[in-house]
Amino acid sequence: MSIDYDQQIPNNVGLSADRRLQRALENWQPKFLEWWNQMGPSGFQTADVYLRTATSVDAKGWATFDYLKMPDYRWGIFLAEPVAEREIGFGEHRGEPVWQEVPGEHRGVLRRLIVTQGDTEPASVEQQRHLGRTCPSLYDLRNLFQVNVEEGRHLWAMVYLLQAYFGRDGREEAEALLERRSGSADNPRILGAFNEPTPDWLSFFMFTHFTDRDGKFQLASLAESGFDPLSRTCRFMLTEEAHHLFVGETGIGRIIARSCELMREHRTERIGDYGGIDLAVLQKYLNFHFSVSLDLFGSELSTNAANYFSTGLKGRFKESDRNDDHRLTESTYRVLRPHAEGIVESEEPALTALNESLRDAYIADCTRALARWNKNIEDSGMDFRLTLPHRGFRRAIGEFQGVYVTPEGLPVSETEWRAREGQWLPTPADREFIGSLMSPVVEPGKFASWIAPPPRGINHQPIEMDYVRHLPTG
Ligand code: BYC
Repeated sequence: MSIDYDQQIPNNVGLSADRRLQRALENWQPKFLEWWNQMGPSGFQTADVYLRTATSVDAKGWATFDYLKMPDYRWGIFLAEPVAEREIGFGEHRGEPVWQEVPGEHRGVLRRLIVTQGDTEPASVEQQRHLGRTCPSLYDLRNLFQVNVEEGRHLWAMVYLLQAYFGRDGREEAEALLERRSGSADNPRILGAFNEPTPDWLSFFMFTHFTDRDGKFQLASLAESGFDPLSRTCRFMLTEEAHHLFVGETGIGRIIARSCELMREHRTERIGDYGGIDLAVLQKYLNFHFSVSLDLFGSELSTNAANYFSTGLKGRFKESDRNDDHRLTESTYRVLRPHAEGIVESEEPALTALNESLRDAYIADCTRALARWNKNIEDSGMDFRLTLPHRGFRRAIGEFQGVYVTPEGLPVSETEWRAREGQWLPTPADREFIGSLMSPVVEPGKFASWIAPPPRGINHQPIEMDYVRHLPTG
């Protein structure tokens, strides 16, 4: 079904044929806009931004680009095309037709998964709301806003599922998604990483690289779901998500390129005085964001995860490409666990270790991106190499919670860990220095001292295009 843009809420789900649902969503829409105006990009709501909007769910040519004010963005409900005769691919119901309605016995669990996913979307917009004022270029400013409006759309995607399939509970959850606040002491967002501040652009690029990448793996697992509307929703969200990961990986890549340039020019690794970011400081930010994002996969051993899988609600990454029984009742999986003698490998039931196997796929993806950055550092003749810290480093969830592990993977005492923390994680002085670099650059085609320009512009446009117009003055 094509996307209907004549409707108050653009959609490809035939909303006009379901008056009850349409009314529920039209009732939620002004509340969403109120939240957006209050918690969305601060100071830029009247600027004209060169944004892409989804206009089709085809793999080819699914978006159009134009200038618009963010509150006028057409947030809508877009599901990927259904797959004919799709069957549940894993768990106890493997081989049965997928569900078009919520199976009664899984209602609570499914709602919780959808709410947890939905909660991350407005959270990230809240975390990033002040970044516009310190943008390193108009190109980056536009990318920030593109990410923000699409996170808003991902909230719509989850709210649609809640309103369409969960009755009154779903409506209440949809309201609550607009009430929690990132970092709030009284009513915080659900998952840890989404309550951390994103005060500067180095944190923003780290967040879009590492935390959005958790989104890629979680959405891909939910795209396997036996609940077909969730699967189709997540499949389309992944199309948009790819740009967010691009913003993160290339953003960090461009900082690295600029740092290497300054290191070469001034023959030193300490480039702060020249307006650059030391790779050693970048490594500390990386350590922080990687470890926070690892927590998002949940505990290494989780009966919740086993249940999601067995009941057909949440699959594995690329479930259908895997060559096993897709039930996992007999298999085991290798998990690293802290132990009195150190960190040991332990064979655990594969079903309870599903969070860990998803985390492994994520770490492998992060390792590939890291290799690309290191290749560029090497090509520029620098000796420095970035590393991913050990999975046990600075964990707040799961087996390694309360265990003090160095980035190299060595368990140490709390006292030793605390004494060395400043070598591994951003210190207040590091954060202050990064903050001091964050002066806005809004002249088309110009870039802040600490980041290289991208190789090309957005949508085949020149780099020096005025991607955001009518900026606030003062
Ligand atoms: N922080 O059995 P366990 C994205 C809780 S990002 C706080 O190990 P489970 C995006 C857990 O809820 C993708 N609490 O957990 C990125 C449970 O609570 P209860 C978001 C946590 O259920 C950037 C308890 O600890 N999507 O899209 O196996 C920008 C025991 O945990 C955390 C999803 O996450 C944490 N980090 O796994 C925008 C997918 N971790 O039952 C967007 C949906 C665990 O004791 N969610 N807990 O009250 C899930 O699949 C699962 O809920 C989780 C947790 C993987 C998150």
